[in-house]
This record gives sequence, C-alpha cells and structure tokens, in this order.
Amino acid sequence: MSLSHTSQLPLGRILLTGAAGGLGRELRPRLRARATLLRLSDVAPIEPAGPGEEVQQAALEDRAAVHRLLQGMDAVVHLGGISTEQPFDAIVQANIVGTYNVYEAARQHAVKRIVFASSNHVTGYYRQDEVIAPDMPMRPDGHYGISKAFGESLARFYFDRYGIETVCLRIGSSFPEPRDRRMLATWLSYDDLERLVVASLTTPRAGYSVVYGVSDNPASWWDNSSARHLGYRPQDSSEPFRAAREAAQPQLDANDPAVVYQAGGFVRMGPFE
Ligand code: NAI
Ligand code: 15L
Repeated sequence: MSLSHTSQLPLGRILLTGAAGGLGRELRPRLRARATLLRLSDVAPIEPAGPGEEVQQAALEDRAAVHRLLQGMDAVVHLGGISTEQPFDAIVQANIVGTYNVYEAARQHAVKRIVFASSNHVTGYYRQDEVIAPDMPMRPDGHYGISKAFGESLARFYFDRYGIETVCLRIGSSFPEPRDRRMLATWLSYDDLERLVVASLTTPRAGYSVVYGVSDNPASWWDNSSARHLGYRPQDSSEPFRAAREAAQPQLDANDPAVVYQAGGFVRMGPFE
C-alpha cells in the first residue's frame, strides 16, 4: 500500500539499504511507486528486482561495495545495520564503519541527501516522565544507541563540511501495532513512517535535521516542533490499541529501570564481555 495524500514529487534515484529488514520490506513498494529507480541493498538475501528496481547485495563494512551502491543515486534511505543492542564488535562494523562508508561514498558520488534511520535509543536514558526535544543532549542507552549517536554526528559533519543534507529519524517503535504499554508512547505506524521518509526526501531544504519518528500518540515523550519545517504530519495514533495493551500489562513496577527510562528493556541488555 502507498499513501496518495503525501507529496507526489518524484523521488529520483533512491538507494534503500537494509532492504531485507522489517522496515525495508515495508518501504520497498511505497518508495518504488514514487522513485525513478529504486536500488535495494542488504547483506541478507533480497527478493529479486521488479520493474524500476535494482538489487545489489552488499555488506556495509565493505567499502568498495558501498561505493558501487552509491554510484548514480540522488538520495539514500539508510536503514541498514544492526537494529538491537548487541556486542560492541558487531555494532562497530555494521553501524559505525558501515555508516561512515555510506557518507564517504555519498561525498565521492555527489549524492546530496541521506535519510538516516537513527533511533530513540540515542536518548534512551531520559525518563518516561520527561518530554524532550531533538536538540537536547544525547543520552544513549547502550552500544546500539551510541552507534546511532555516531551516525548523527557523522551526518552533522558531512553537512557542515560538504553540504550533504541529512534527516536523522530517531525512530520510536515501528511495527504493525504497539507491542506493549511503552509503545503506546513510542509507536510509529508504517503509514506514518512512509509520510516521514517521503517528507524527508522531498522537503526543499533539509539541511541537518533531527526528528523523532513517532505517530500522533496521545502520550508522547518527544516534542518535534523544531522539525516542523520537514512538513511531517503524523496521521495515526496508538489509542485504538490502548485497552488491549493495558489489559495485557495491568501493573507496572514504577521502580523497574525499563519503566523509568524511555529506553524500556534496552537498559537491561549487556554487558556482553
Ligand atoms: P531490521 O533488523 O529488520 O533490518 C536491518 C537490516 O539491515 C537487516 O535486513 C540486516 O540484514 C541489514 N544489515 C545488518 N547488518 C548489515 C551489514 N553489516 N551490512 C548490510 N546490511 C546489514 O531492522 P528494522 O526494524 O527494519 O530497522 C531498520 C532501521 O531502522 C535500522 O537501522 C534500525 O536501527 C532503525 N530503527 C528501527 C526501529 C523499529 O522500530 N523498527 C526503531 C528505531 C530505529
Ligand atoms: C529500536 O531502535 C529497534 O530497532 C527496534 O527493534 C525497537 O526495539 C525500538 O527501537 C524500540 O525502542 O521500541
């Protein structure tokens, strides 16, 4: 499914990394419907290319392969990488070396815009009783959050030095529906994800922007007003799922760190050594 009421400007030639993942598979048909060409990449196998698509399997830490990926592209939607808390050595390769390779290849191939899948785990150590904004200090909750903080810093540098625009999407929880009570605040529907990615690709001036990827949920920990220039207007809400999620978790332990901090269960992961 693709939304008909978001910007209809053509998206040009788009590279989608992480195309075999949950969000990549969801965005694939939605971007294909709008892009001149959609190049799909992942280290994992990807469904064969259809009309208007190319498939190039590649590991993000393989610099030469990533350079080939960026060739001839107008913009990148960079979803590829490890998407959960993991030992540092794995995260370094996929998320730190890999994201560096994407930016360096973008510079060499004069690619002008990147939509970077960052994460709410860049600020996971803020509390659930705080409302925070994208310009507040980062408080990553683990290796994964640190790697996304690195990606945001890389994006800042490549804009300041080379003028490559990035929209950093600090995605909350993007799944078919909220899975628990925490996700009533952090949920991003797939339709709103599409709205956010399309807005990030088509806004006339992205500069260096940071926005939380979240739907229009009744309770929220994130104030996106500094990113209104992107033109992202969420249309969905977690409210229809509230009764079921509250019934499944009637009691929360207010002293549990997973309930205190926005990171949720990520604060319990590690150390791995
Ligand atoms: P996912 O784990 O389903 O997909 C990530 C994809 O990246 C996988 O297909 C994987 O094979 C690929 N990948 C991993 N290491 C790689 C490497 N070294 N080289 C090339 N490809 C590699 O994750 P999902 O849910 O689709 O998320 C997409 C992006 O959005 C990720 O960067 C994730 O960190 C971010 N994100 C997702 C959230 C969500 O709620 N789904 C929340 C916050 C951030
Ligand atoms: C993330 O960054 C993860 O990629 C995703 O799997 C969820 O765990 C999400 O954050 C979350 O915080 O719910």
